[in-house]
Amino acid sequence: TPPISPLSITFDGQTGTMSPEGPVLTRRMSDLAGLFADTAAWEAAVADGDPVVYQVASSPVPEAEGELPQSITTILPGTVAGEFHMTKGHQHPNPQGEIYLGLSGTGGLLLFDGERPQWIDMAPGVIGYIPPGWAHRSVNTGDEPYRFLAVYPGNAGHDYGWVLANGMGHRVYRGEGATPRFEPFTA
Ligand code: M6P
Ligand code: ZN
Repeated sequence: TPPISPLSITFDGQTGTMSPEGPVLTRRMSDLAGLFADTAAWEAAVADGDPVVYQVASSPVPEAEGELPQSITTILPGTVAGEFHMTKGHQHPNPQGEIYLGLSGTGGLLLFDGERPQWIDMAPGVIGYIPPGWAHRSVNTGDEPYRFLAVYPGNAGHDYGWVLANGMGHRVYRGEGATPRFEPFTA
């Protein structure tokens, strides 16, 4: 991939769109196989319209070494038997850091290094830092879409198998009031 020219990107934190825009990825319930604890409830949701769980709008900056691609992820509100809507989560096969900036709604960043689960509350204006070696998943803990901007090294990669093999340390459920409830979980 040839290097991209300097560019200005306009984004709307209330709608999750970027201009100019690159690829947009849509993940439906069926794309999250094996991730929610209640398999029967997950199957029922897939059968009942297979709803969109999240979308990722990317800028045109390519995922190539030396580049810093950006994307805005919008996680729609909801649960599967009380377990909050979330991203698949991944580890960077090329261990490098990443930053998330909260744009709208409320959510959290679940991190796991294989031993220690960590949680960062995310809201507009909060930067969550993901150090190298920490798998990461985003969770919508509110009742409106949760949106965040991600900036990551273009050669970091996405290892989804790591999360299936190791879990994320915790599961995140709707709790009393605004506080999520965490349950320990390792695969
Ligand atoms: C953020 C970034 C992306 C990632 C996306 C969705 O936008 O971390 O690299 O792809 O979230 O997360 P996942 O890949 O785990 O589905
Ligand atoms: Zn990442």
